[in-house]
Amino acid sequence: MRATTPLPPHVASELRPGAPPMVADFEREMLVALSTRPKCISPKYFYDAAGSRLFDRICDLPEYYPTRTEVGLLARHAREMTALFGPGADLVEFGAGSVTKVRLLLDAWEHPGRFIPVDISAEHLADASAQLCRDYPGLQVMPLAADFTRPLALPPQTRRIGFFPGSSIGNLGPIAAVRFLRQTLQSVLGGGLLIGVDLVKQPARLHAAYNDSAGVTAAFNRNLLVRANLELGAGFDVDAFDHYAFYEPVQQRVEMHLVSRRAQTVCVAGRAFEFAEGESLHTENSYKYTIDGFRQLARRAGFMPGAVWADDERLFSVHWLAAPA
Ligand code: AVJ
Repeated sequence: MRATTPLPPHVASELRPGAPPMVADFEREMLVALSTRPKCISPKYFYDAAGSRLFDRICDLPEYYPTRTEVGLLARHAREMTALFGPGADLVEFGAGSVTKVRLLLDAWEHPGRFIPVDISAEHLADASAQLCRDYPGLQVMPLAADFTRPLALPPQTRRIGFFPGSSIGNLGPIAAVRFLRQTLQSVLGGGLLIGVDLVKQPARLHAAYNDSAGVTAAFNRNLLVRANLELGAGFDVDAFDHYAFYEPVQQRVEMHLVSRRAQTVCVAGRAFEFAEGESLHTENSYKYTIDGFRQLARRAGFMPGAVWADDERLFSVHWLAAPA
């Protein structure tokens, strides 16, 4: 997805002064998205409270295999994984969401250190962290509401372990993925990163995972427009956009789009933007990897790929990336 593009002046001047930072970011990036061709916006804007709840529902869908496959791997191999953490290290989770998967690690980790869940959805993170504190009274939990693709202000610590499940690395293109891993390497030096990576597989299986029969993924995708109407007063006719997701085998990624069924005008920060009939807003890429392909990417970022755990069907993988001091 596009890095934050500097704003054309006629857009910069339109920004609503005093808007909360997250809304200001959303407004700025939506204005850029609507001002360029093809129109595309970061998938991070899926995750308002409603979007986070919709994603939780996606994780339980029969077609969406990544979550249950990864949870199976974490449950089966948590002892081996946490043995690599060592005692008393801080555990930083990127994109922690509902903070469910980490419980499998906490239950197996002999001497856990502090837990720092990071997520862009502040409200969702606060609720999930409070519940974790109740369930793990001896654990020090320090939630951080932030965009994990940007450098994080982490509490000082000699040994940190990163935890990045769910194949959220897949939202970043290859170059941005290496950049993110390089940035993360700096914050886990002397420790390492435990990361979930969705694997290349039959296109039909991928297609089904992003086009579930219950329509939850479509609602999750459209929720970005609902959010733009709520927070930016955009006036999207949400029902006049089709959810369109497909696997693109050359770049080995699933793409999600919202395609306008008719010509329509939306208005953000007082400016009108046209959508032609059939024009799309590209909302997400989800890159898939082979195990060797991902290890090469991790090496390029400076990590030392170690143990890998994958299910028998090789649908999903979890990698330990050591970060020598
Ligand atoms: C959270 C980014 C890993 O790409 O599979 C699920 C998000 N998008 N269904 C993914 C998502 C559509 C998910 N990640």
